[in-house]
Amino acid sequence: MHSSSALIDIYRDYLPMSESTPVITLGEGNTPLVKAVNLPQQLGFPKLNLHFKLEGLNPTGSFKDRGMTLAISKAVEEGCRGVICASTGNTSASAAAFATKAGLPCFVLLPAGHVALGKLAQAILYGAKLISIDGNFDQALNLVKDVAEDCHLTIVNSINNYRLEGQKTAAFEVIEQLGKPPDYLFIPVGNAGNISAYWRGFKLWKNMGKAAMAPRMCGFEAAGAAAIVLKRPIAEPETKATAIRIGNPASWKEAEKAALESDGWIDSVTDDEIMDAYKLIARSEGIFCEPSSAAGVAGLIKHLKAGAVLTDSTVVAVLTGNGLKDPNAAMSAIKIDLNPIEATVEKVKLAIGI
Ligand code: AN7
Repeated sequence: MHSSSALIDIYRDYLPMSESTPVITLGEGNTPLVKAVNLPQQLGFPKLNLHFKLEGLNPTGSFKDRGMTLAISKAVEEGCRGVICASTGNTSASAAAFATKAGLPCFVLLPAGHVALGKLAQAILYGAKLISIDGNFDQALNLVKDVAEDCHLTIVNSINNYRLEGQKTAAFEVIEQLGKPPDYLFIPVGNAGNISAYWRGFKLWKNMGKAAMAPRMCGFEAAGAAAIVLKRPIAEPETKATAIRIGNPASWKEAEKAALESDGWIDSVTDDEIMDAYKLIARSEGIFCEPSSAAGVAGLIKHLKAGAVLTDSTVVAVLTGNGLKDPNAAMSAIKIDLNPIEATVEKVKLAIGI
């Protein structure tokens, strides 16, 4: 039995926790791993053993909570006066929530016009100080690096190593839930922190003898923001998947290493491929993720279409964020007529049409 249900308490032995680290928790982690039942068939690979890690069920609706619980707990331990981050949205929501729980002020720099509505609403309601930047995420992160020291604020972007340390717990959970490591992990890549963190986790348990092997790490950038794939920073990244609209990933080198060491790869997927996967996940499995989260599944579909045979493999796709974060994406992905009809049995039967 664990003495606490807090993620960083459960995995305390594998994390940089000390006796005096406070545990700032919102009930993060322990997210479901759900087997796909309809999607493999629909893709033409009925025997594909595919599981989704539903990270959108974390308290603020994204995987960011795993790293944030540790980053904020350590910030409190170190006596920090406030935290700051740049964000495409989810980091800001998570930072704002955990900072509030810890009683710390939180400052977030957001790329104006490119943050999904739900994420913005969260950061506002949790009480963060929002600073909208006339620029993209990469510019916002550079500004954060420039001002944090002068203002004596702790950066809680994934350049803060505690973020990736906390996030690696997702790999432990996947192994525990499957009873073994998967053969492949498909995952979206933005700032490249999450793929790096999973690899830290899988590698650690393999090296400790707690797992027999480690999966191949397969990461996917949006084609309009594919710096790692194209081997150069993208000055003006563009994609509908706003969470991964990032042109100069902070964990670039570690992610490349993760792909190389695990015999995996990093590739890109187009916005059409991302939006198709986004719709397919909802309509075949009843899972509502945000567009960026579908990039890993889009990558899996691309790989299958290229002729890969994964029949004897166990595959996990990480769905990083909740679909409710971005209602506008859903509303523009599916065109329907929402004009009201007359409120009569006759008209409703006509509308049902069966
Ligand atoms: C849903 O919130 O970068 O490769 O500032 O929100 O670890 O960056 C979000 C990234 C994937 C990419 N899926 O993960 C931010 C931010 C969702 C995300 C990613 C993000 P990384």
